[in-house]
Amino acid sequence: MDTATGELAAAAAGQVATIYACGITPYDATHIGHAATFIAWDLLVRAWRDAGHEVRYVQNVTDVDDPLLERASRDGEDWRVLADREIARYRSDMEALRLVPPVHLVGAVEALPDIEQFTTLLGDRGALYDLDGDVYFSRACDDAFGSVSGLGRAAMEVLSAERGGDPGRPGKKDPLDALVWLAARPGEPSWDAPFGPGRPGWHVECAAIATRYLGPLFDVQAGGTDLVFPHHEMSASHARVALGDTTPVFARRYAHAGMVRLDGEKMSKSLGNLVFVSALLAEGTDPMAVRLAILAHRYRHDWDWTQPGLEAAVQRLARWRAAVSIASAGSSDSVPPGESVLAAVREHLADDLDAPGAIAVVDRWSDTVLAAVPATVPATAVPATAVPATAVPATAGGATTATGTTATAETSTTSAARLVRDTVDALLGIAL
Ligand code: 5CA
Ligand code: ZN
Repeated sequence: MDTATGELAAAAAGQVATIYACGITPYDATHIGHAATFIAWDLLVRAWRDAGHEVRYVQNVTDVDDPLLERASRDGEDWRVLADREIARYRSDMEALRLVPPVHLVGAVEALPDIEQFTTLLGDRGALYDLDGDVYFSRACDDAFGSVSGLGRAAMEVLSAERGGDPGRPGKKDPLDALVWLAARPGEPSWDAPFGPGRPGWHVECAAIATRYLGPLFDVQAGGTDLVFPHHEMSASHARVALGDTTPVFARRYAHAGMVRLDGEKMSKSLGNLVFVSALLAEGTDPMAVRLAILAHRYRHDWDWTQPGLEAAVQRLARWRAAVSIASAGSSDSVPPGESVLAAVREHLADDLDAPGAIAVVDRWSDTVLAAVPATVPATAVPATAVPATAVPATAGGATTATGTTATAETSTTSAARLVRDTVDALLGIAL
């Protein structure tokens, strides 16, 4: 779903599919909200690869920004040490959840030369002005400003104030103008630049990194819905002004993931109502159950993380694993073919990443396999909830008689099991 048009659209324009996903600000551990957003893009990357695209996936790490510096100073820690520790934890959390890593994971600090070059282009276009040493982008330079979010001015000002902007700062030409270079403050890190020593603003960071690694025009800009305005609006606007002449620039499509809540409130580092991926894994939760619990929700909707939701995913995972293992062993009298599962999962993912629909397909296959387990199969092979009592005894009637037939049946059930397992592995990222 493209946020800018509000319509479903083909995500990739050509054979090479390109995506820039806004990454973490590494001042605390990865929570379920982050994981859900990155899993949404992981599904897209997997679907693209499956469809034969060459995928270029770039993600940033906002490794210098106010919240990071504030947390480091609160804890008396070096900001770089804090950032590096949280980046390492993020990487290992994502690996445990089986996300395909981006080709480039780029920190703001390492991208400083690119950010400087990009900011210079904005200056060349006359889009920058100085305010007490800080440098602002004049949104009036961009006629298309507002085309990503479609919001009116009043809503923009409210969101800007809530999400890191400073619409009330005296002296700005327009309250919505965004900071692109913050002059050095005492006790804060700073870097030399033609605009004076300082550090980059947030939106210019993503505009510069995305266009440096993917070119001026790419397929998808991705992030949570909390980034639609001002972040994605501003990055796109910066890029139009810096790089645009007549051709379109920046993302062709904007994909936004809904917010994950805890007890009805957005899970956020600033509110502190967090469920950390690393904490769940340390408690012994199967990472595949965490992933499956997330996939049970449509990516673009807001939803609540709950314990019963996680428990349901644990049960579902056990049933899928049991069904695949029973089918592989030829121990069920009804193993539907894997091809139809693969086709239906592909179809659901092509429908704006409908993971819940894809999950239902695998549920139906597993239910059929488990419902047709003859009584001779040890009860321990099937999870307690797996076999409706009425379904067990009757099914053995169709058992094969000729040895040759049995062998054929075993081969086809084994290959169906393998295909279902591979489908779930490759397209949903769940290892069974
Ligand atoms: N570094 C910036 C992006 S350039 C940033 O927003 N970092 S973040 O750590 O706050 O968020 C990382 C990603 O997780 C963003 O795409 C954000 O939209 C998403 N996100 C944050 N909180 C939630 C939540 N509760 N539910 C879903 N996604 C979330
Ligand atoms: Zn970003």
